[in-house]
Order: sequence, then structure tokens, then C-alpha cells
Amino acid sequence: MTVVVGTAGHIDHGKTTLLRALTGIDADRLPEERRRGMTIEVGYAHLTLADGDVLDFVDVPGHDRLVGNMLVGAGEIDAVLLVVAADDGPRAQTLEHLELLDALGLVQAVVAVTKADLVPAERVAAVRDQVRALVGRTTLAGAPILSVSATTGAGLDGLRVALAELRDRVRRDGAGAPGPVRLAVDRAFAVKGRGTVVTGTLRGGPLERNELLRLEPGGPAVRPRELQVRGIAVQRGGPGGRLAVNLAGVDRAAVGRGSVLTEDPAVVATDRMLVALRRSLRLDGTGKTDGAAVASGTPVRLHLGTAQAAGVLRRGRRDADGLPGGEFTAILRLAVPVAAASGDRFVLRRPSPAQALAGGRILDPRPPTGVAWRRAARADVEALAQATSPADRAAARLALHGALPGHDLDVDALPSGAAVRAGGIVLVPALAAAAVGDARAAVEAAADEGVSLAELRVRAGRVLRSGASLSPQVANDAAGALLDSAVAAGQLARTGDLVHPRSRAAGLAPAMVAAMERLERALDVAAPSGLRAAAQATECPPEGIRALESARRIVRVDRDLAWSAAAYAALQAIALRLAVDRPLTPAALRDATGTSRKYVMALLEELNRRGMLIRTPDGHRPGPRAPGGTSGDAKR
Ligand SMILES: Nc1nc2c(ncn2[C@@H]2O[C@H](COP(=O)(O)OP(=O)(O)OP(=O)(O)O)[C@@H](O)[C@H]2O)c(=O)[nH]1
Ligand SMILES: [Mg+2]
Repeated sequence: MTVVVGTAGHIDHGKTTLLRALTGIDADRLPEERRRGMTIEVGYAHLTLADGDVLDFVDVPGHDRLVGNMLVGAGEIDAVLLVVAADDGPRAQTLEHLELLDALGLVQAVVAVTKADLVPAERVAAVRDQVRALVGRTTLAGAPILSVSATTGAGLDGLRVALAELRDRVRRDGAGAPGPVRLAVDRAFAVKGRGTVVTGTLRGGPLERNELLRLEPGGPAVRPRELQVRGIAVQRGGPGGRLAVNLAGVDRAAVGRGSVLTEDPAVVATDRMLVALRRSLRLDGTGKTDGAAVASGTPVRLHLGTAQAAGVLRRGRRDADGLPGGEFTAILRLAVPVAAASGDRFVLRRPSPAQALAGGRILDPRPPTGVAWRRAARADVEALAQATSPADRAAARLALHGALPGHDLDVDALPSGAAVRAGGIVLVPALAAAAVGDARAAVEAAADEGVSLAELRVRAGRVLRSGASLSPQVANDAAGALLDSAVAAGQLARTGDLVHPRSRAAGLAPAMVAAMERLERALDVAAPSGLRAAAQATECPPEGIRALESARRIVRVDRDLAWSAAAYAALQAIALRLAVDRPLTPAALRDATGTSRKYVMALLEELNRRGMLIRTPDGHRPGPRAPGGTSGDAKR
């Protein structure tokens, strides 16, 4: 589990020089950076600690115009190395970087008051006090503050020890733990003969060569052909730490800073999300919070991971009620989609004048839309905001939506009883119960007639759509799956395409109910075995046969011959259709049903008895009770 530390601090305060003194690596690798003596792009270095473990560093620029690049670096780090020059003391970007780190919710840090060689000890002590007071107002409060000099090397050993302790604290917090692979791209470039290479900080992992991943936004499947950790080819990287990934077959234009390489189903491309915001801290002394800054319609710049996007905040009536803890909710709409997951932290800045506006976290990367969103309960939004574990978050998200695509949620991780799987979707139990309840009511109302499965599916599907935004197709599929499980669970009884209430079997022992179901299934064919043999094979006692008969779930035409109601109905339909065309002979019926003389004789006799057919010298014709009557115009 490699821990990644990001630098922060005002321009020229000595961030890059300190990293070079610690690691021997110059993170300013661009010719322009070397010429101008300042960091422009995010840079990288690593440090082997006394215990052999390696820390990865991300170095950021301190220039006030390059705060966007600072946030690319800060978006994916575990901890902070804040650098303040002892001669200069805290300056504008010291404060601004602290505000942004606070907005991102980073908690682990070490502060280096550097260039100690340039000033007397009293000055160093005064700056340390100043910095302690500032840091104490942020999420980084309590961070150890050390004085060092990159030029003389004074204090560097102590800093190395402090960094090792920092790593330990990060690990105790659980950062860098194994989990679904997620790598936010901070650099992408084409390498001659190799194709596209991306670098970034790995969340979760380990990541194996040739593992199947998605590239979001966009979602194409990709496989890393080669992996490098600190310039050395490896078979697997992480968990945690910096990684370079060679993506086979990916066009350089298809990937860039802000793209995310992941296997995590929770990471989705989105341009509309439900967020919880907290007004940004102001360290500049005024302490003023700008009320209008977070009003609905406020244009913002989102910094999420290594991605940036222009957007607008939308706050509705219900967002007026703040969340516990001083947060407030809003919908963030973006000009372009970004890869995001529930729980992600981000920063919103005002586009101009550039300034930190708010820190936030994503409650839902794809909140309900339209009517479903207007109907969503504030309590569900609050529950989502309060959920802390991924499992609780997933359950709260599901409650907010009513239903979600199955691939959008790790159902197995949910608290038990929080979700029902049906077709391709996952439902809150109450919605699933409402759909099945509606179907049962319809079946009860139809009593002996039963209701066709197709009709029930549409009804139950409608109930699902009333509680969640689903397409009719998806809702019907899910309804079908729910009805199947209700049948399997004995809540509904089904014969072929007809569903009847389970209550007819009320009062029967579960073993009897199960035996009846077995027998019913055994008779659900065109040519079943004899009733006695079938009952024996399915261990259904005579009482069960009687109950099936009186519930009309089977049709008994002879002492030893019975069909399931559905099989009988199907055979009757065939016989009637044939009889309409021409007088029906036993041989024709036998051929059409693929049965034998024994079955067709019994069937014809029964159909005659019931007035469905009538015997004529040429054969059987539709009888007085046949649909469409005897006139021979029964529908084909
Ligand atoms: N005397 C002295 N000079 C230092 C020390 N550390 C850095 N410097 C000098 O300070 C200047 C700025 O150092 P950098 O490391 O480039 O500063 P930076 O914070 O990385 O600057 P940006 O990346 O542009 O924000 C350079 O000229 C360094 O030589 C130090 O400990 N003592
Ligand atoms: Mg620098």
C-alpha cells in the first residue's frame, strides 16, 4: 500500500528544492520549468524510507495562476507536505492552498518551514507559530511543523522520520487499502511504437497487466499492456501509489487528464450530480462568507480528482434546508461529463475572480430526474448525506431512486434486506412488495378465472414505474422476474400462462402445497403419465389431487388421466382451431398435438361433453359452447 504525498505552498517557497534534497529527484522536468525556475506542471518524485518502504510524491506549482494544476495534483493524494519559506512566511497561495486542501477534506500533513538557513532562529519560530495558527483552522490541524533547509540539509533527517510517521497515520486511516481499481489520469502521452501511456495515482488495486478495465467518461473497455512503477516494468501495481499504464489500442485523443481508468461499477460518467457542499474556509482574515456565492445559478468550476469542468449550481426549494453539520445540498450541472462516484470529494471554485467557493462530496452521481426527482423525499437525501460506509451509501442511493440498474450497485455489499434483485435491476423491498401485492390483488379479484401472466406483468410493471424512473421494457422485465419469484415462493400459483391466488391452497401443509405443485408440473405436458403414476412419482397424496381438481389447477378427464389447466387449455385451443377448418378426426388431432390415440380419444370425449365440440358423421365440429359458437367462424 503505497502512500502518496502532495506538496502545497506559495510560489518559490522551496517545494521542488526540498523534494530534490530529500529524494535526489528533480520534479521540474520540463525545459520551461528549468529555465524559469518554477513549477508549471504536476511533477513526481519518490523517497525510500529508512524501513525500505517507498513514498510517492506529487509536486505542484505555487503560482497563483496555476491553482488548477495544483488541484490536479491535490485531487488524488493521501497526505500533504505543506512548505512555507521561513524568510517569507505564509503568503497568498499558502492560504489558498490550505483552503483548497481543507475543502478536499485532507487531514494528514507535515509542515516544513524551509529556507531556515536564511533567517535567524527567532524568525523561524515566529513563522512556525503563524503557520500553526493557520493550519489549526483547517482539516490539517495538529500537523507536525518542522524547520528545515534544503540548502544545508539541516532538519532533513527529522523530516524523513516525520514523513514515515505520516505514512503510518495515513495507513491507520485506511487510505491506500486494496479495493476496486481506480486511476485518475494526470498525464497522457503517445510513445512511439508503444501507443498511449497514462500516469496517475492508483486508488485501490492491485492492478494487473491485461486486466479488463473501463475508461471513463466514454466507457470503452481497455487492457493495460504494460505497467510501470517509478520507471520499472511490473506485472502488477499497487494498491495505491503512482503508476504508468500503457493502454493497448487506445487512441491518444480518446484519453486525457481527468479520464479515469477503473473496474469500479460505482464510477460513472455524469454531467448532473447531487452534491453536499460546505462553504469554503477563508483564511485571509476577513472570515467573510459570501452568501450569494452559493445561490442557485452560480457558475462554478469543478475540480474532481484530476478532472475539471465548468458547471452551474442549481438549488431548489428543498435544498434550502441545510444538512446537519453545516453542509447544504445542490444539483451540479456540468458542461461536459466527468467520471464520478458517490462519496467523491471535490472543490468548487468561482471562475472569475478565481477563488475557492466550496468543498463538497458527491451524494449521487446520477440522481433521479424529472418527476422522480421532484417526488424524492428530503429524508432520503439526508440519509444519503449521512451514510458513511460504501454499503450504507449504496443502500441510501437505492432508497432515493426506488430502483437502479443492477450494474450500478454492488448488491452483495448492501445490508441484508435492503434490496431485491429483479431482472436487470435492483429495487427497494417496499416497491417490489407493492408490485407483487398489486398482482396478488388482481389475481384474488379474478378468483377462479385467474389472470394471464402477461397482463400481470404489465400491471406490476406499472407499479414499479410509479415508484422509480424505469423504461416500460425494463419495468416489465423486472415485474416478470418478481412474479416468477412470487410463484417460486408460493405467494402466487401459476399454471402455464395463468396465475391464480395461492390462497386456494390455504390451510394445506407446506409439504402438501409443494407436492401439489410438483404434480401440477408433471401434468403440464400434452401427454402426461397416468394420474396414479404421476401422483406416486411426485409423492402427491389423493387429498392433494382433490385440492388441485377443485381449484381447477388440473383437469381430470378420466380416472387415470389429467392435464394441468394450462396444458388442457392449449390442447383445447388446437382442437378448436382444427375443427373450424374441417371436421376434426382423431388422427388429425393426434398429429397436431404429437400425442397418441389414448390422449386424443379422452380429450375429444371431454370436449364433446363440455359442448366445445360436437360429433358429426364426418368428424368433430365446433360445439355450442365453443368460442364463436357453431357457425364455424371461430377465430383462427
Ligand atoms: N537558501 C535557500 N534557498 C532555497 C531553499 N529551498 C529553496 N530555495 C531556493 O528558492 C527558490 C525557489 O525554490 P523552488 O523549489 O523552485 O520553489 P517552489 O516552491 O518549487 O516554487 P514553485 O514550484 O514555482 O511554486 C530557488 O531558487 C531555490 O534555490 C533553502 O532551503 N535555502
Ligand atoms: Mg516547484
